[in-house]
Amino acid sequence: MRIRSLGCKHFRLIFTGAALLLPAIAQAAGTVSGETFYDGSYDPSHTVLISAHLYPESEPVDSVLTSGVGAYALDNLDDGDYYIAAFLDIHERGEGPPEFGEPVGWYDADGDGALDPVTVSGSDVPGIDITIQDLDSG
Ligand SMILES: [Ca+2]
Repeated sequence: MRIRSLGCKHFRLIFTGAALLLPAIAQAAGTVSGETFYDGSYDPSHTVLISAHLYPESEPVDSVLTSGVGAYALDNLDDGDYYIAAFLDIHERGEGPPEFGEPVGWYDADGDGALDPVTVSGSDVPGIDITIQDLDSG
C-alpha cells in the first residue's frame, strides 16, 4: 500500500507538470521563411531541400522540399537558434543530406562566410534568404 500511494503521488506531480507546460510549448514556436536563390551551372528547377539544424553539422530537426528555387517555409519550429541550409537536389533523391557535388548554401546574414543562426522566439521569422552555390565556385 505504501508503494502504491507513492506511485500515485508521483503520477499526480508529473501530470500537473505536463498540464502547465503544454500551453507554453504550443505557443513557443514560429515559422522560418524566405527564398532560395541559386548561383551556379545546374538547372535551378531541380528540387530544393531546405533544412533547420541546431548546429551546422548536426542532423536537421526539420526540413521541407520545394520544386525549384523560390519561396520556402519551415513551419512550427520550437523556440531556439537554428542554422538554415539549402541544397539543390540535382540527383532528385528527394532527401538529404546533399551528395558530393550537389550545390549547397547556408544562411549567412552578413555575407561574411560564417554561418549565422536564426532565432525563433514565439513568432515567425521571415526574410531568411539563402543563396545556393556550386562547391567549386566559392
Ligand atoms: Ca555571417
